[in-house]
Amino acid sequence: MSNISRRRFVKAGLATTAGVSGLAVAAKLAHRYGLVPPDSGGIFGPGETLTYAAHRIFSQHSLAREFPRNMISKDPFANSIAPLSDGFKRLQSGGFADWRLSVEGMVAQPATLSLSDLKTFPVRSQITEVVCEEGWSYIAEWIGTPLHEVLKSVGVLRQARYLVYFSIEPDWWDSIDMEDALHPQTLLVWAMNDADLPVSFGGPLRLRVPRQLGYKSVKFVTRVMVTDQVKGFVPALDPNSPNYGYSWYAGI
Ligand SMILES: Nc1nc2c(c(=O)[nH]1)N[C@H]1C(S)=C(S)[C@@H](COP(=O)(O)O)O[C@H]1N2
Ligand SMILES: [Mo]
Repeated sequence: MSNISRRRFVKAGLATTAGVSGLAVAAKLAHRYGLVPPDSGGIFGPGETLTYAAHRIFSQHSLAREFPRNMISKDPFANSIAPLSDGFKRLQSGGFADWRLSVEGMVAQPATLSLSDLKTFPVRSQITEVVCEEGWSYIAEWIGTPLHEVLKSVGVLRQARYLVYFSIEPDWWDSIDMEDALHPQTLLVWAMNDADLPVSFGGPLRLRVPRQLGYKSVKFVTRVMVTDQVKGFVPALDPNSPNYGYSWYAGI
């Protein structure tokens, strides 16, 4: 969205905020300006659309809060995960030397990267909070490769709009828009609090999306795919997904 259409959207939106039907009208405007999340169809649709559009207009480049080192949680909470497959355990017993991240879809040069390949990119470390929709949270230092560095190296095509990312765990995948995919704090994390990322926290590789709720930070990532449409890759709309019914856009 250009700055001009952004401004027009804001103006048009402000003009409607007074009305009772403001929410529906704002949702209509968001449609007109292409700021509609892919799960906008249900009864919460207008609200979902308004949240997403407002975040993208007013805080597109905002940073997730980063904390001082002394606020790192002493006892970070690892949410329970399904039992890991034999395939995973084999990779684990080899020290994850054979772990690969496939980078594919609408890119000029698809790539397959090992953890040591990933570590040749610039490294970013940040102290941010994981917030679960179930009400708990913790703060940790996350160290990894900014996703935008990897995407830059493979050359994202102009028509790209979304990134779909997959865990080695079946049914754990999710998608984000390119603004979050290219955001400086979106990291392919391989270390946490100065040690390799523990398996319980998604090691050897986890996509941290710190501007959104915990469920968007998928553990054990093996594949990222750039695409121009997310149809079929919206957990909110997929009964097989553990995040069925949760908002696609979970900005915090
Ligand atoms: N592959 C995978 N990723 C996952 C999950 C999972 O069960 N499997 N749980 C999600 C949920 S609901 C949350 S809140 C966070 C929990 O992160 P934590 O274990 O670091 O607390 O991971 C998310 N990523
Ligand atoms: Mo969660």
